[in-house]
Amino acid sequence: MASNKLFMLAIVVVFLPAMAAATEYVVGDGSGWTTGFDYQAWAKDKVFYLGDKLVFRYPKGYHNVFRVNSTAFKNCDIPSENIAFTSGSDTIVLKTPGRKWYICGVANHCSSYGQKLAIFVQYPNGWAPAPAPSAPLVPATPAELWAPAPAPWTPVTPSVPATPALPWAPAPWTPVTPSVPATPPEPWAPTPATTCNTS
Ligand SMILES: [Cu+2]
Repeated sequence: MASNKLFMLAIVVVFLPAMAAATEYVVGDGSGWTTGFDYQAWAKDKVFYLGDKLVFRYPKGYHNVFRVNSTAFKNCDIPSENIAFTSGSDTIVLKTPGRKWYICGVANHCSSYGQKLAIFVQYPNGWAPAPAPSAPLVPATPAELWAPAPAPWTPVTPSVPATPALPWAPAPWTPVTPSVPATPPEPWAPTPATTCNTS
C-alpha cells in the first residue's frame, strides 16, 4: 500500500510541472497591450512554456497584434492587415518552442512607442528529463567490457599463496579483484566514454 502511494506521488511529482505549466499571461498585466510600456522588462522574469497562453488586451481598434519574425520585430515592419489579431482580447497559445515576436501594427506604435514583445518558449519541466536517461547508459557499457578482465586473475592469485617471490603482486590484487570488481572500471570509464563520443 505504501509503495502504491509512493508510486502515485512519483506520478504527481513528474507530471505536475507539465500540468501547472499551462499559464495564461495577460501581456503587460494591468496595463494591457499599449504604447509606452516596457514589454521586455515585463517578459524578462517570466518563463514561457509550451501550452502557455498570451492574452493581448486593448481597446478594440486602438491597437492590434501581429506575430512577426525577428527582422520585422527589429525594424517594426508591419505585415499585411489581414493576418492581424484585432479582437481587443487576443489569446495566442504558445504551440511551438523557441523565440516569438509580437508587434502592434497601428501607426508607429511599434517603432516610436515600443509596443513590441519578444519571448522565448521552452518545453515544460516534465518533458526535459526525457533525453537524460540515455546519458547514464553510456558509461555502463565500458564497465561491462572491463568486468571480464579481472576474472582471469582470480584463479591465479589463490593458487600461488605460498610464493614469497612476488609478495607485492598478489597481496594487493587478491582482495581487490573478487570483492570490488567495480573499482578498476571507474578510472578507466572516462577513456572509453570519450572515444564513444568522438566516434
Ligand atoms: Cu498599438
